[in-house]
Amino acid sequence: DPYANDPKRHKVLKVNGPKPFCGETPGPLLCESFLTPADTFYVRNHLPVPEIDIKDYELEIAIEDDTKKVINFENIKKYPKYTITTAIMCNASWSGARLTDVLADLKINEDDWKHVQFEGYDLDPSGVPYGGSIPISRALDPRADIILAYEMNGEPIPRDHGYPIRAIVPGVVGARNVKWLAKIVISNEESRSQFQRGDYKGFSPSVDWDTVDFSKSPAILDMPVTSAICTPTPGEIVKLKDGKIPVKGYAWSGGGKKIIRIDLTVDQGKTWHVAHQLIDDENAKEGRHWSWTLWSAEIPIDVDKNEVEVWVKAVDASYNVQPESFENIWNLRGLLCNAYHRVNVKVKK
Ligand code: MTE
Ligand code: MO
Repeated sequence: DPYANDPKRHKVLKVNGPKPFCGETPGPLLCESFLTPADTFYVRNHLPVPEIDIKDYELEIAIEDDTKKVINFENIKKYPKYTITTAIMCNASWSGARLTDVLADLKINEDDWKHVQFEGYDLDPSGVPYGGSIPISRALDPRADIILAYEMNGEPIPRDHGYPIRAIVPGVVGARNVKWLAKIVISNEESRSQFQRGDYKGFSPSVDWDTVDFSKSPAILDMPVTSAICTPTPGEIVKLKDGKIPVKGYAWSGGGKKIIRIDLTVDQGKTWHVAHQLIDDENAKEGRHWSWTLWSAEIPIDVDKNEVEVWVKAVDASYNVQPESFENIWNLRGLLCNAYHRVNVKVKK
């Protein structure tokens, strides 16, 4: 069993797939703390977790097929340490070396290259590593805050989350935040990985597995605006407080866009209520809002109602807003499906 040496996981994680491991953090835990603790942080692996001895760890940096340097863990720690808070499904602070610092001595001209590829130490049965890539303009932009992280919430990164080094590409789909980083390649081509070219792309709702052409859709980079209700949970019985129900959740948008407003309704959109409290990273600079926003609201409920459906939508700094229904955006991989989150709750007076 190639998964026999995977780490032990926290028992609260809702297991969507055991091998490779995919486990979700329960909703109510998400809004309990601004930084999600590492042991209950969402885990998404596509392959067995590699076993890496920090003494042997090496990161190779190449321009196309030409290896430019090989650095070890101590070399990476010598670069200035930089900390950012960013959401990759859950929210954590990550510390490490800036990608721009590590690449600086290569003197790369942005106009000569198109992509920066990342490869992991995790291998499929035929020996092909997990991989992904990002555009060169993003990789070389110091404001993109990309780091080669060695700490998560101030501690060494746990095995499941990329020990000892992972790429943190804030504002971008999780898939490009390559864990167990083995290699960085400056290239004119996107990563050849299946996860870059044959997965993590969006399609029109009627495209099916017979008609899909992965080569025609760009790889997902920045994520669309989204939000979710964490409490109450579906079907929960909620006691009214001064005629209102308390609702809490998170919201997030890709590309560093700040969440500016959260709208909620309990009457299918006839009347909307605005969340009064929004907590985000107060140190985030303009256009670099990588963390999620936790929000809370109290919604007035009609006296005759015993049951309501709460809907939430978030608005980001570009006034992007979530679409109303999943039907019109659904696609065969189920990705990017950022329609309103709806939760049915029972009301107790
Ligand atoms: N990196 C490697 N090497 N292998 C992987 O399977 N999964 C990716 C990404 N990086 C993956 C990877 C995906 S799809 C996601 S959503 C994030 O890691 C999940 O990061 P997490 O498990 O720390 O939450
Ligand atoms: Mo993912």
